[in-house]
Amino acid sequence: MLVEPLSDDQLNKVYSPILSPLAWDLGHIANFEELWLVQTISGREPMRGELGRFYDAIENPRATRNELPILRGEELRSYMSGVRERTLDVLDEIDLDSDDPLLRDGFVYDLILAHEHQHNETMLQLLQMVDRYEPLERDGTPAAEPVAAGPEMVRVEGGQVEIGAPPGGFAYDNERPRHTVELEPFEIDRTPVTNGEYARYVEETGAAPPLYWERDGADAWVRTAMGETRELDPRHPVVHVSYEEAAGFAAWAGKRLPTELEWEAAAAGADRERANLDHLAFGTAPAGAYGGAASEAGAVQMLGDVWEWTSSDFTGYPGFEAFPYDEYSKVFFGPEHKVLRGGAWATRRDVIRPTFRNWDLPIRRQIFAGVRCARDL
Ligand code: AVJ
Ligand code: FE
Repeated sequence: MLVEPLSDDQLNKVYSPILSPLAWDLGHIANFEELWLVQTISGREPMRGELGRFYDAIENPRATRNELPILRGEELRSYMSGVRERTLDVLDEIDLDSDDPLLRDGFVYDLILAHEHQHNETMLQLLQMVDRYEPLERDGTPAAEPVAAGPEMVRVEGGQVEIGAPPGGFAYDNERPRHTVELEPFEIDRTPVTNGEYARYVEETGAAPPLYWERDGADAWVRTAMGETRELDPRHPVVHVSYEEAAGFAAWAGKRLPTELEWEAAAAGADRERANLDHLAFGTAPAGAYGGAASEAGAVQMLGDVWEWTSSDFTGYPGFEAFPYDEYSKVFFGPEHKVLRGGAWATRRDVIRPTFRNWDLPIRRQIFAGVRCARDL
């Protein structure tokens, strides 16, 4: 659905050195499905020999992916449908009650769905750069959600807090094992930081504006994405800021970013069914929307709208074990990546949960990341 409006030229075009051409994402999605749901679990041979080398995300940095002999046009489409056919054939033979942790409760199927859906979001990052992109379908309801008033910040009790995903059911390896941490009580913003607040910070400090903001006269801003210039609604969450910028805003506001553990404690009880997710809004809901789906602590929009930068480095929880492969989480652990939480309007609904951990380099702004600040009590 996302790529339907695009020409083959647009699918093959390099829009940014930090993003793959969409044709690479499409082939990679199918190749990853073939690797796990066909080759690994049924022992069948790959459809196209060595093709997998070119779709290995670790071997091939994004900047060079267009130079690879990847599939394009009709060949790409027929590979994608060929893989799906074989996946369904294998599914008929598989025992999901097996003792194999890969198959038990359909783990590897959830993994491949999550992977495809996460790449939808990567593709949406690139679609922001496509001139006059017109989606097949839009959903206007998130932008029209009513906004509830409330305090600027809400209190989170802290104490002994359970962090991470319980055993059983699908979660990524980096969400496990579930463990208890001790948190001091703290306050967290009830809503994400808005465009209006961020504009004030930019005016007062001379900080760089977020990605896709452009000046419109002396003191107004517009947003330019998908080749269109649109009014920037001051009541909506700010999006496309880096970690450095988010932390800079928080310091200016006399606050700080939450740690990822604080964020998870503040998000307990948030409902992903009532959140701006699944990308069809093609933008945010106003800050303060979805008041009925607040977390137990009273914070709204913890899930959906914008990813929220945390001050935490991406590391393994105590007792972490890579599963089912090192290259999802483990090779990214370390101080160079910061954790983001909560998902954005562009995140598929089934991908997100309060324990889900995203990460990126602190300078990145093409992701749908915003800010929510915290403060010691
Ligand atoms: C979790 C978004 C950082 O895009 O690098 C996709 C997701 N991993 N294919 C990424 C992912 C493998 C990952 N992030
Ligand atoms: Fe991938």
